[in-house]
Amino acid sequence: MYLTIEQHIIQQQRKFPDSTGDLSDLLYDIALAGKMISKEVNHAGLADILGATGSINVQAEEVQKLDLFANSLFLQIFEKSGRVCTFGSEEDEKCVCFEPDQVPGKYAVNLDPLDGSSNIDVNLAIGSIFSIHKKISAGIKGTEQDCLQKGSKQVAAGYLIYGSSTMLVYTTGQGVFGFTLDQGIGEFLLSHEQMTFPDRCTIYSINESNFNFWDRATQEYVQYVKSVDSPTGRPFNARYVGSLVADFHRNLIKGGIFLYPSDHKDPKKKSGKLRLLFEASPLALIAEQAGGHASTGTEAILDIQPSILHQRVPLIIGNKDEVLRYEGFVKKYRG
Ligand code: AHM
Ligand code: MG
Repeated sequence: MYLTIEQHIIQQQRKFPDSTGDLSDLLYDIALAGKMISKEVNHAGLADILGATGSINVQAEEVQKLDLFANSLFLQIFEKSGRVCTFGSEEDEKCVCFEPDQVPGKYAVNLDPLDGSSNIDVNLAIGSIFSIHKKISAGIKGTEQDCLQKGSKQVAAGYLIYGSSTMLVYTTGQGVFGFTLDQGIGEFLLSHEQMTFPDRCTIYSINESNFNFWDRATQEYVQYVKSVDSPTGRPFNARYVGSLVADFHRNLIKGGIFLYPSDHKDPKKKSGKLRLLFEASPLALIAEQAGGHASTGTEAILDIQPSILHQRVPLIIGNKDEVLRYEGFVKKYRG
């Protein structure tokens, strides 16, 4: 008999007798949003919610793109819950600070509501990524300061993946747990207990069309994993979906390294493409809890103090040995 996510979270919560249950309730809120997004994703082709906004559905309501739908769904759920003081989203320039009637929400949530947007219209796996911090600002209302915290201070993080099945993977610092949505009963059931990267790393995931725009360290590292000098004695397999959640999830299960380094192709990507608070930091916590590692090439992702909400970072994440090996290439070639 599988444990439901609720039963599992209650079991985890019992380990902390002083817990008020707010974090557990916030995780249920996220699971609920995940179920609703999953339903929407599964109907995407029929419901006319692909492509641009502006169209009107049969109920004469304005149809939203899936990523905007996901964003406003999370916003509404957090606003009503009273558990969240501040909500930072990849979709919004500024964070939303909720004004409570009496008691402030205890948690700040940073979130990429629907990551892998280029894959939405073509039926490939996409995901939602979330990161939870405790409120640190003084006063009843949350502030941006609550969102701008180091990854090492996260109290929970995780992602939803909408793929051949929908899964929720999360950590509260007690290991990584994966739940698969049983569509028939509408419940997330514990399917992957204490997830860890396999010892053997056999996959590399990177957008290789950027090869000529990478620094020497990245070029040499990628040549290395493609050679018989690699730790497997043969080239690693190349696998790249272009949805971070999907690439990360596959590598977590099969053993792999994902790289989105900085490059000089696009001035906006000088520090990499991916967002520290919405993508890198939450997945870094999952990776570390699963025995892996996440780095910019020179610094652990979890140690970075964010300075702005939409800060971008190079992200090298996956099997620890390989991420450290990449750092070694950086030291060698950058001096
Ligand atoms: P998005 O937040 O606009 O969806 O962009 C993030 C996505 C990641 O899921 C993925 O790893 C990356 O962009 C792929 O970028 P590229 O197309 O440059 O390889
Ligand atoms: Mg994204």
